Amino acid sequence: MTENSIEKVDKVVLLSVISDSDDKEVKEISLDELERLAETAGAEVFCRMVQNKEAPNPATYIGSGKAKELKELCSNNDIVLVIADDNLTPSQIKNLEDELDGPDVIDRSMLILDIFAKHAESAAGKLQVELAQLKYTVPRLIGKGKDLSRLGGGIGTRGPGESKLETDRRHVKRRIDSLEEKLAEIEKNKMTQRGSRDKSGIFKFGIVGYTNAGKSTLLNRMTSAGVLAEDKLFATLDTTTRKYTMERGEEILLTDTVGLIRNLPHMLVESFKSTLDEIKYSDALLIVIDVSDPEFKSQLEVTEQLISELGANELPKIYVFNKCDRGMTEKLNSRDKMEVYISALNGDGLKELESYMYQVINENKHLYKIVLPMDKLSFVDYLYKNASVNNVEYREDGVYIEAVLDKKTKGMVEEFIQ
Ligand SMILES: Nc1nc2c(ncn2[C@@H]2O[C@H](COP(=O)(O)OP(=O)(O)OP(=O)(O)O)[C@@H](O)[C@H]2O)c(=O)[nH]1
Ligand SMILES: [Mg+2]
Repeated sequence: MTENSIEKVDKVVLLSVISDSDDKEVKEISLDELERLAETAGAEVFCRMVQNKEAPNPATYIGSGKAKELKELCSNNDIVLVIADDNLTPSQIKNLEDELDGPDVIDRSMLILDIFAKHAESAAGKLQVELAQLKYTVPRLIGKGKDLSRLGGGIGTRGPGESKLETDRRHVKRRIDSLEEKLAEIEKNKMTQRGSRDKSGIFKFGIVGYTNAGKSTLLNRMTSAGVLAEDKLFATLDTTTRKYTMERGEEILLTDTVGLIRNLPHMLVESFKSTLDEIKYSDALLIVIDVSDPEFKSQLEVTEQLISELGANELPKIYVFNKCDRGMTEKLNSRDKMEVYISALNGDGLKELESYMYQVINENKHLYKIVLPMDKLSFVDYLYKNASVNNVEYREDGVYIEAVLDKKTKGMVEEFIQ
């Protein structure tokens, strides 16, 4: 390896204000997470600086004494970037940068978007990241009065793909409109696809959960989907749907989704709506939890909160406690929930998971009355094979059948259901 091939790593300082109304512990967890996010983005965390303060300073986030301290720390240690754990206003960023006189300042959301920009692969994913950046990051960069075309490449300024972040507000506005149009078009196509998939009636499980919980690993383990699974935050940004044939021969769909995290900026949720909506359009959810993470309970809370905000709370849920091979600390045992303890890595517990999945699918079966016209008699045989038929009467105007149908079978005979 030549010296030139070693990538320059940005040395960064993490910054957090703990105000009187904050839960100290939650802030600590959030900072730990910020450190992982920074590392995922390719930075080296030099240290953390925390200020206890009544409330964040509306102009500069930290107080002026602390800012002087930070300025010295940065200049003595070649720090190029300061990352605030809270989301900052454009003027807070600009003012703090003025105080520090050197290092750039970004916030948690800009960092997350930076990682998203790096990881987005599909056309839709890239459009969604660009849209979120134009709405969130760009106003914060413009606030600094810098020429964006000369930025780029560094953490917090990375744009998706080839597209350039534009400085001109009118250009930004136009680009936002055009991206929204393109995304609406993609969404329309998706709706059509969903429509035909619904007709096929194949039961669909959405795999959801906190980032790095093991969602992609689970999909890969079950279907050999070959989705990238990495010990990184936000390895997955695009949804992947694969068919899976269960042990008893039943076909279902499994969809891997983008990971969730606390304090997801609203803008980002909005821009990623079409991806996140996949969760809502599932028939049931597999909520994957990394039980080896000491913070798994709070991660589960955040996940459930977001599921609720995405309008998917009513769906049947199976709680999949993953990474049990690392040794479990405790079981939740909350009875009313379907819980299963697995290792997506070595396959432990997958049989049990599958039996829960059967249970969910079966709970979705209902009794229907069907009237088949005489020229559709072939469906009688189909129903005997694919449903549990309770009663059949051949009458003059057709065959009257009562049968318990799952979603797929129901889809096949939809037009004859009374
Ligand atoms: N020990 C252990 N590691 C696992 C298990 N499942 C996943 N991992 C590891 O956890 C890391 C994250 O796994 P992913 O499958 O990428 O997680 P994800 O939920 O898809 O993450 P994002 O796409 O980033 O939201 C990888 O390094 C996996 O190898 C498991 O059951 N046991
Ligand atoms: Mg993933």
